[in-house]
Amino acid sequence: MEASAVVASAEDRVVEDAVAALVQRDRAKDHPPGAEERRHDVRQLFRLVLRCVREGRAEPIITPSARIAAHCFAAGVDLADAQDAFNVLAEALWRHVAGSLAGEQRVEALGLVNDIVGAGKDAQARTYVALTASQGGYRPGRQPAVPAGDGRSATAGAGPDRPQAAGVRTAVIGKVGVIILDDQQKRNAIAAQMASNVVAALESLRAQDMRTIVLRAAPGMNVWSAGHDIDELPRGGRDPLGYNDPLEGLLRAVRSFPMPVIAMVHGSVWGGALDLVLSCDLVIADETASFAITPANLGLPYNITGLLHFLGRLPVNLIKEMFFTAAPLDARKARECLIVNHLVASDRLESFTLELAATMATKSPLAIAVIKEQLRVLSDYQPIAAQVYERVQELRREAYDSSDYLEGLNAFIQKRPPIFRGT
Ligand code: KGJ
Repeated sequence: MEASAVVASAEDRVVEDAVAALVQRDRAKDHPPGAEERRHDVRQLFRLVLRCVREGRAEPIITPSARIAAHCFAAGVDLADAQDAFNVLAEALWRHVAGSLAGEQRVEALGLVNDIVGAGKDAQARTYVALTASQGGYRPGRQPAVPAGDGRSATAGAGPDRPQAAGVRTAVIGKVGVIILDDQQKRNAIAAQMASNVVAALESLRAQDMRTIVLRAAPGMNVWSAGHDIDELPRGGRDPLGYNDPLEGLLRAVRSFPMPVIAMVHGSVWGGALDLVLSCDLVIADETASFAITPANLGLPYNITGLLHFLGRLPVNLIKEMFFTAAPLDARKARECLIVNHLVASDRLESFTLELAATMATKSPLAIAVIKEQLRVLSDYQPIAAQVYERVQELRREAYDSSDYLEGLNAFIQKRPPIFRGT
């Protein structure tokens, strides 16, 4: 029997299972929706999933999921609650499909259901992040109360990568969520869209009850990330790395994300991408890894927060060498300077990182979240007198108002070495 026929024949049973689970969860709420309302919503969702199963692809669920998310967001519903209907429906479908199909057919059908539900939840998370950003900045939501129950065990192996917005994919391996930067054409340069897609991926994996995140480049890429998208750096006297810069928002999201984020580095890391790597909780690299911080190539004054990130991790003479030369530090030197926690052979990079991530995923998530936040708050504590801050900003303004900064940007775009005049 075909997967779509199996799913279609189960409509009433699956919908009732999912509604019962939602009504059970609703007991803890002050003003729960009625069972009829739940039934209506779940049935609509079921029909969407069925359409995707029939077409053998996840895309048809994306736009309606974004619409559902926008509606929930406007009603003040938390992302994790908004995703509940997806979660319980997926669980009910899993039970039914697993009991009705066998062998290859079962594996394929379950994979497809996973992809469809994953794509729907990713679209919801992206919508939440976009709407939150448009209303004054990203605010992480609360930890979801219930697991996503996608049915994978820690030993189940990697699930298929879920389709996500351009340049970013996610995968789930047990309780480890993997975020894959995949914009080969632009060498994973971090444009606003990519930054907000990574933030959305973090939120989506959190809503799926992941316990550890691995941030990596797509297999086969020899650039981990080319740093800030230089085409999107502002010109005309505006701070190029202000608080609302999308990359800055991403750094904050990673640093305050309430579970370990491990940077798995194969290939070269440039500019703001090094700030991203240093914002992760651990760095595992192979011998192809290299690390460069390159604002001096652009005439760009690095921001105060970023410099403090470096000062918190590296000796000041090394920071100066890296900033003043813009030269890449190779993997061995990066290991010596403790940028890298573990340097492993390329063929072991993935398995080593995933094993470490899986170990962390078995530990107390609450203790880890609390310790991570304590370390962040304590290491970020930098009392700076107002006049000191203003003086530093004034210095920076001189640089980003200069013709050298424009020359740096133009030289990059025109693919030529810059000619700096110091003015
Ligand atoms: N921003 C925008 N576009 C980029 C960037 C970037 N950071 N990096 C690469 N691209 C674009 C190139 O312009 C090419 O576009 C394409 O990606 C492939 O690059 O000509 P197009 O196809 O339209 P390319 O150079 O041909 O690739 P490779 O020869 O493989 O070299 C890869 C490199 C990563 C070594 C090279 O692309 C490079 O040096 N990129 C710039 C790296 C960098 O300095 N990034 C730091 C940016 N600055 C910061 O992040 C910050 C915050 N800062 O303070 O400086």
